Amino acid sequence: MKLYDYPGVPNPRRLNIFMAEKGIKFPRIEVDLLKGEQLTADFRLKSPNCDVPVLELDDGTCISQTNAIARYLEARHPEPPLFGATDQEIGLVEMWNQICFTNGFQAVADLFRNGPDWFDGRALVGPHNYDKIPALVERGRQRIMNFYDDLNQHLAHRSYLAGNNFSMADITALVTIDFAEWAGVAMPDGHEHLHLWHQQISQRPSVVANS
Ligand SMILES: N[C@@H](CCC(=O)N[C@@H](CS)C(=O)NCC(=O)O)C(=O)O
Repeated sequence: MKLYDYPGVPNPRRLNIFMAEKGIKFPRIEVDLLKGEQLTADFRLKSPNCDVPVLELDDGTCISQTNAIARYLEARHPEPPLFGATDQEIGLVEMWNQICFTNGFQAVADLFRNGPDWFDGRALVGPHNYDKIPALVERGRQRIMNFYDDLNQHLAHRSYLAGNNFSMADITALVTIDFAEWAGVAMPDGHEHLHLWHQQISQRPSVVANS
């Protein structure tokens, strides 16, 4: 098997942390996003959404989309479970992973991709080109601040986002927060539960190895 990725960008980072938690390694092939290699005809055959990460199986089947790859790997390497161990945990991990991706990650992507500096004509990841909508920068910022408030409140009485164990939901939230900070919208002072959670999760060897 081989993994197509690009160092330092957030969705491959989510998968790399997930794989490090499970001790999984694959040979890597770098797809240079800055050169537009994700948009070539050859790469489209592997990744219909023109994005990374992509896992190519030994029979040539390609799985893209971080959660889809992670689900596949979880089925093959169940320990430690990162999508929940009980029925209830499985539901909660899915719930919080989706909330973090929708309310957090996509808000950062809106802010970052609709700003003045980059991504002219490429405001959305995918096979089609879309123009920027500058108003999404401010809306993205507001949504990120609300995301911080909501997580801080949720973490007031828990160590992890979903159930009693570290999960994919924590990975998505951590990567989202680091992405937001890199994009200029850091966690505000005073969100003590969120800061504590972030500090603890950031010390995990899987995160340190992918920072
Ligand atoms: N929904 C996809 C999103 C993947 C994604 O956005 N990947 C980015 C890197 S973080 C990418 O490949 N961008 C290509 C581009 O900007 O055209 C997933 O969960 O894996």
